Amino acid sequence: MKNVDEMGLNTQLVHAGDFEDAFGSAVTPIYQTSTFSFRNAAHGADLFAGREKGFIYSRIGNPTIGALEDKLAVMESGFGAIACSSGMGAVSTVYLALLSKGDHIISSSAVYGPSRNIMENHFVRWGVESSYIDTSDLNLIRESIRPNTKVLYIESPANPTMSITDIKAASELAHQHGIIVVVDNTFSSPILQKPLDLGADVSLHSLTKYINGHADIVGGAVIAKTEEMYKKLRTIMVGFGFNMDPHQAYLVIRGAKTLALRVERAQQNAMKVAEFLEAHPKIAWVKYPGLKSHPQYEMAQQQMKGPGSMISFEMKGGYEAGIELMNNVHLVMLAVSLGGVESLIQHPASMTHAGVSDEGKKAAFITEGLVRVSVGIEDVEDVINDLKHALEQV
Ligand code: LCS
Repeated sequence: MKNVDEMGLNTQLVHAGDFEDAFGSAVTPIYQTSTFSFRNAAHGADLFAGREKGFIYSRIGNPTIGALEDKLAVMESGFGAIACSSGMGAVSTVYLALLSKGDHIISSSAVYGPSRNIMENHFVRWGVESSYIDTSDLNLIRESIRPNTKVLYIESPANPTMSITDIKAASELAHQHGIIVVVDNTFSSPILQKPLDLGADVSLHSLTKYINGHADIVGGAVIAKTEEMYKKLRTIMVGFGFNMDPHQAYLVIRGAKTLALRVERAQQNAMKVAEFLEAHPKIAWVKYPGLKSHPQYEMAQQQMKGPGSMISFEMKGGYEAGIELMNNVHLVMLAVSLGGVESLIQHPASMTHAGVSDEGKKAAFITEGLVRVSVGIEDVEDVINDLKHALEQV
């Protein structure tokens, strides 16, 4: 088996993590087993003591899941990856591993709703403090640092406002204060952005999105830059039982092989959809990192290899217009989630971010008429025609 660590990203997507089995299988098989037999008592003892490498129990590790983890670690230039049952399992692993009673986390105000909800509703019960700020403003990060700040949590581009944080500059600032930097890289995927190369300590994903890309599983992963960080995170995933299932891992491995092709095609489509939306009279503004009108257009050009395929825009008619638009799309599916081959549309104020307080929504720039589109790989004319028709009905 070739070492693909130094090869191109497309080669890594297809081959990284592969291992040879007794039958010469072309793809990593599904090792659908909960437990693994030991040759004898000494073998079992050696595995538990870490003197020998191997598998013990599938919550702790499994060959199919391990193959996915190895692929993700190579793709994001990390020491190791930890696959989780969901993106929220990955977020929870990070929070639980890095925050203790009395600690403080600074986070992007426009993070995925539940990433904020679990902090403000649950971690607060265990004495963890949190601040939600516009992390695209370095001065705001600097002003928010407290003596007990342990983690800077960045989502870039953020869900759903598409605001972009300078990961390199933010990491340098955080590291001057001994703060660990975590980036939720879900919206970019490793094709467009590698947070660990930009200075972050931990990168995480909802694999449900681009990396799997086919809307058929829910999954997550955390990628650590160092061995020490990897061990810290893995202990939490194993202990709390946030593990992935082998069948899930098999599907993500299959999806990941075409990640670069899908991202490339989807962002070509997204550019055309964004231009169409920006010219439409019923739309107040469009936020897409590929448009010059995006407030951090230059930053996106430097930090990301491409603008991706997530677009947010504001309906002039506010909340009602947002709802009407949702009720009139046909090809573009009215559904949450993102990053799949199919185009999806949703209205954050009534859907993904409905649980965030009015104040929180205001501070995070989640307006009443905000609409989020995840552009898929269909023929772009069909996607635009569907949106055009739906907008006519508003
Ligand atoms: N991080 C980001 C940026 C996300 O968008 C999501 C899910 C998660 C983490 C959590 O991942 P999950 O547990 O769902 O795999 N985002 C969703 C969204 O925008 N609509 O539906 C789910």
